[in-house]
Amino acid sequence: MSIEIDIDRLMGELEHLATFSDAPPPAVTRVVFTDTDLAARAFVRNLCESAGLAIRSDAVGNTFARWEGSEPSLKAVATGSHIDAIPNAGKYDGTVGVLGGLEAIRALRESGFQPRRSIELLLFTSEEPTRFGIGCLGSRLLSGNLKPDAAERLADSEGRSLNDVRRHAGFEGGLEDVALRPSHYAAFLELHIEQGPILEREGILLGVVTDIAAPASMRILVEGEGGHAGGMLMPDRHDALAAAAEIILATENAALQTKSIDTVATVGVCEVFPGAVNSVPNRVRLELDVRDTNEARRDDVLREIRQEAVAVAAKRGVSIECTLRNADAPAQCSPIVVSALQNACSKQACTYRPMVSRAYHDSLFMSRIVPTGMLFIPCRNGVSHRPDEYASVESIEAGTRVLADALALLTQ
Ligand code: HGY
Ligand code: MN
Ligand code: MN
Repeated sequence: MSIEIDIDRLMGELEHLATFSDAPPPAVTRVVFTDTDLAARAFVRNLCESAGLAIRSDAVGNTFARWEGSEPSLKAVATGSHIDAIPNAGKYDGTVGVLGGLEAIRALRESGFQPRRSIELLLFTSEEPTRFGIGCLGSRLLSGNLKPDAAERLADSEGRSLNDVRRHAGFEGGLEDVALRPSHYAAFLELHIEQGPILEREGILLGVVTDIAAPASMRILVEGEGGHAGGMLMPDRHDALAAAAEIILATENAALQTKSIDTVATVGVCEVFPGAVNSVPNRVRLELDVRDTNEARRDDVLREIRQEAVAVAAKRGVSIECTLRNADAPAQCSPIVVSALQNACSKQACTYRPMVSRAYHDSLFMSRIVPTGMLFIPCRNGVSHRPDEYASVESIEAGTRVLADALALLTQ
């Protein structure tokens, strides 16, 4: 079966999707349930309807576009990703998996292929942690990893609850109805940019993911004693930001100390109060991101960071409060799906290599309930979560074609 990807159509749609942004181009900012996100969702829904797919959304806004198979009683195969984007990001993270998934389905339909199993395209809600502080909100609820009552306690930085925001966005119903039964699907596949440098460095076109690293995030609140930047003498100070600075360096050092390239730690948010140049900071909010392919080693790093923070607090006479936001197990991809993707790469004459995903994805949680696999395409200079994120037309075409081939393999 020859699979013809209409790459001009797909690239045009990716470019148009990127215009739904709260940042000037080439940056993309598209935070979940903002008007921009809802407009982008409407654009994707229209494309799915034009492709003849049946669409539904659940109570948290996960959206399912279905191509009924010839044997609808068989479990469907799903593919998809997310379209929300962190502030000042790029245009390919997640969107390649949603629009590439749609294009794979269209290409199969236009080739005359008729799947026995239905194929569903998924658009997951809030893969990014930007608004509600936890990533993969939609796939966590789908997989049962996040319980409805815990989700109902989530609120954004302006105090708006997830329930209020989702209902205002038009997603009604109870969160208790979101979770899918385990093995609801026969398989799940996600096409995604690598968000790292390996494929490009090795000159390999595609990556077949075998494992997804274990993510964790932690909040550290530092409370010191504020005061006048001129009048407060240095020996009398308990400067929350100076203490936070030591904690930030301790975070970096804790990751480096494992001597493993697979351990990473980042302090991505540092909010200073009161934030005036002539006022000694009295409070700092730090948000930390710690990951590793080895869960135990990641947990050791989290422990080390906590211990260092306690020591800094004692030394500087400030108080700290550490709150673990999430600490998830890594994921192994399904050998069945990995093999289907590898076969598809070979059939489509695309070079590929097995690899680990250091970024997390909705696949991390879908793998808890269904055989899951991921297909990576290269990022220029390994860059992602930046406006200069870039994936080539050739790799997007190849990734979409291989995805289509793997979907055909798994649904015939
Ligand atoms: O942070 C991540 O790994 C993903 O891009 N949200
Ligand atoms: Mn991302
Ligand atoms: Mn992503």
